[in-house]
Amino acid sequence: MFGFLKKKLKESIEGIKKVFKEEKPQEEEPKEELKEEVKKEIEEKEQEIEQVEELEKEVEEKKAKTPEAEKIKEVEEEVLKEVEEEIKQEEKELEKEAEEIKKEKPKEEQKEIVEETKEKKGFFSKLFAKKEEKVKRIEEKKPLIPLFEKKLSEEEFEKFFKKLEISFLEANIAYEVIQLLKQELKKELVDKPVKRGKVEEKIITTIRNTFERILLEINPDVILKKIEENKSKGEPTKILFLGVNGVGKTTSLAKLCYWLQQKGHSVVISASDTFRAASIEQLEIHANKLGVKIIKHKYGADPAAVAYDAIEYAKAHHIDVVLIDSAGRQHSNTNLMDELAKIKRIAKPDFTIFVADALTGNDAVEQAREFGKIGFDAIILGKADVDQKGGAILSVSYISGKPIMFLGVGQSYEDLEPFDKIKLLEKLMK
Ligand SMILES: Nc1nc2c(ncn2[C@@H]2O[C@H](COP(=O)(O)OP(=O)(O)OP(=O)(O)O)[C@@H](O)[C@H]2O)c(=O)[nH]1
Ligand SMILES: [Mg+2]
Repeated sequence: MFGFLKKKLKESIEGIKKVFKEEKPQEEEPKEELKEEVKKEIEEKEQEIEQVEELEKEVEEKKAKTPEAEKIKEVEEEVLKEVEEEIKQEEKELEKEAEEIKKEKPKEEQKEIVEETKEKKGFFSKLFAKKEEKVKRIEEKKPLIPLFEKKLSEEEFEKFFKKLEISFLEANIAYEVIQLLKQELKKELVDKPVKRGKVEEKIITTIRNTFERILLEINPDVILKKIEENKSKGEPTKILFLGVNGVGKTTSLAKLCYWLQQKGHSVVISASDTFRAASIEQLEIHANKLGVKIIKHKYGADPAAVAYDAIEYAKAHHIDVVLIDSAGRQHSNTNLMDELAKIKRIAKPDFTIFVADALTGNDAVEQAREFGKIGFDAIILGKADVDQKGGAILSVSYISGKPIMFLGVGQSYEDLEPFDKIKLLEKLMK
C-alpha cells in the first residue's frame, strides 16, 4: 500500500533537502542500453538539478546580506580589536620588565639576562597563543548571535511545493486536501529557521499531522452496540450498502456478514440488487457459503420491497442483522438515485454504508460527495490491498465529512480491516 505515494514524497523531499544543503542528489550513471525516453528523462532531471543549483547560489548571495551574517562580521572585528589591544599592552609590559632587568642586573649577571631574554623570546609563542585564543573567543561569542539557519523564502517554498503538488495529484489526493497540506507546510517552513538535518523530519511530521487531523474514522463496534440496543427492543439492525457499479458492495456485504458472525450475530441478506444480471446468483453463492438466509425476488422487482420482506423475516425469526445489497448506480442517474432514496425510506437502515473502490482515487471522492446527498453514515474502501496511491483513502473522509469504518484488503471473507488511521499513517510515513 502507498508504494507510489511514498516514492513520490521521497523524491520531492530530496529536492528541498538540496536547497537546505542537506544532501547532494546522486547522479545517475547512464547505462548504454538506455532508450531515448529514459535519456530524455535524465536530461530533464539534470535541468532540474541546474535550476536547484541556481537557486542555491541565489540563497548564498542572500545569506551574505542577512543581518545575521553582518552581525557575525561585527563580532569578529570587535574580538580582533580587543585581542590586539591586549597583545599591545602585554608587549609594553614585557619591554618595561626587560629594561628594568637590564638596569638592576648589570654585567656580572649577564648569564641571567641571557636566560631572561630567552624567556622573553617565549613572548612570540605567547603571541601565537593569543591569536589562537582570539579564534576561540570568536567561536565562543558566535552562539550568542542567532546562528544562521536556513530559512525558506515564499518563492522557494512555492517552487518546492509545485513538485510536491504534482506528486500528490498523481497520487489522486483531492485538490482541497492538497491545498490544506500546502497551507500547513507553508506555516511550518516559510521564513522559519529549520535546523540542518531536520528538514525531512519537519515536512514528514507536518504532512502526517495534517492527515491525522483530517482522516475521520469510526470504530465498527458501534454496529455491535446498536445490535444490542435494537435486540433489547426486539428489532433487527439494518445495514444498507450503496455505491457505483463494481466497487465491491456485494463483496463488502459478504465480508461484513462474516465479521458479524464471528462476533456471534445472526444475519439475513436482502438481494435488493434486482437490476444487474447474475447479481442475485452472486449473492446466493455468498449466502450459501456463509450459511445465512437470503431473501430474493425476481429480477426487475422493487428493491425496497425485497428489503421490506427481509426485515419482516428477521423480525419473525429473531435475526440480529439485515444486510441490504443494492444495485450499483452512477450518481448522475436520477431515477436510480430516487430508487435508492426509496429503499432508505422503506428500510430505515440503522447504518448506510457507502462503498468505494480505493483504486479509483479521485473518482471515489467525487462519488462520496454525490452519494452524500442521499446520505450515508460510514465508508468502506475496497481494494485497498492493491492500491498503491492512497489518494482516495487520504481524501474521502475529509471531502465527504463521513468516517471510514473498514478497508477491504482482499477477496476473502477475512479481508475486512477496521480502519485505523494511526496504523495507516505509520505505513505511509515509515
Ligand atoms: N483485491 C480486492 N478485490 C476486491 C475487494 N473488494 C471487492 N473486490 C473485487 O471487486 C470485484 C467487484 O466486486 P463486487 O462486490 O461484485 O462489486 P459491486 O459493487 O457489488 O458491483 P455491482 O453489483 O456490479 O455494482 C469483485 O471481483 C471482487 O472480488 C478488495 O477489497 N480487494
Ligand atoms: Mg453487487
